[in-house]
Amino acid sequence: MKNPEPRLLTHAQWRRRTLLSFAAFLLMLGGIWLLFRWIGRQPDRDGTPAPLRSALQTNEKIFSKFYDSGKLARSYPLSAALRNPRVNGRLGTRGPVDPANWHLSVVRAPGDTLRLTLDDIKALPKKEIVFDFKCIEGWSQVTHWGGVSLKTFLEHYGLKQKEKLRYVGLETPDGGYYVGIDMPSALHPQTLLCYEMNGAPLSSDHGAPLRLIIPVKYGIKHLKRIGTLFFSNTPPRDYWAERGYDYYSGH
Ligand SMILES: Nc1nc2c(c(=O)[nH]1)N[C@H]1C(S)=C(S)[C@@H](COP(=O)(O)O)O[C@H]1N2
Ligand SMILES: [Mo]
Repeated sequence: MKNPEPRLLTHAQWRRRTLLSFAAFLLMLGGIWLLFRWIGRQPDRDGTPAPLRSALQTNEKIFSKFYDSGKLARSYPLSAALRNPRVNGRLGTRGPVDPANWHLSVVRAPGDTLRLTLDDIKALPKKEIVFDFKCIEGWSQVTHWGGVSLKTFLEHYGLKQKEKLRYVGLETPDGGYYVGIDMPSALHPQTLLCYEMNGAPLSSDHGAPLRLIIPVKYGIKHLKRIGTLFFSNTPPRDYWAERGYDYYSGH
């Protein structure tokens, strides 16, 4: 059989197709522009336009389904830990703090606060971890921490019933920085009330006398200089979530 003649576009056909695809491209650009303008004009919810906040909350629902408390953040050999890790964020940690006069307030119920010293916390079994600490700004660093696991701490202080609530809230003594943590992440075996970095007491910049280390979350949740710890069924206030960031901030 004879091969059919190859069909070539006429110049007019080619022009029409090019114009059509260019028009489609312009329409798409216009659509994207309209979508962003619409998002920008929606009322804010917690520092970000409502549609973006809903998207974050949908992500949270999906990711918390896949959250597995048995899954550990990758740990590294001690030799991989930085000697002088960078410091980021000093909200609520300005001004001196004297570890001898500091105490941790654990709110058990309204009007019933447990006051603990650093020695009380150091008396509990110490756990160490070397992991890749990730900040939401895009950097990460392998760092070495020591403290008591939050789960062990709750068990020791008879706070196991609190595990039924949905959140743990943490605040600096002056209330200048504050975070809310979902309970499954708070109870993760690598979540620490931490008082040591590289085997030495925490420096003030890194959160002395006691900070949170929670490897399943981004840096924003690792509150430095804890003053108060409490439990709640509703999401506790959260400094960066109020300013548009993801409340869950897991990775
Ligand atoms: N009190 C307090 N804790 C804080 C912050 C802060 O500004 N104030 N910044 C957070 C952020 S964004 C990061 S990345 C880590 C940085 O911890 P580092 O300074 O020990 O490296 O601390 C977190 N904890
Ligand atoms: Mo951060």
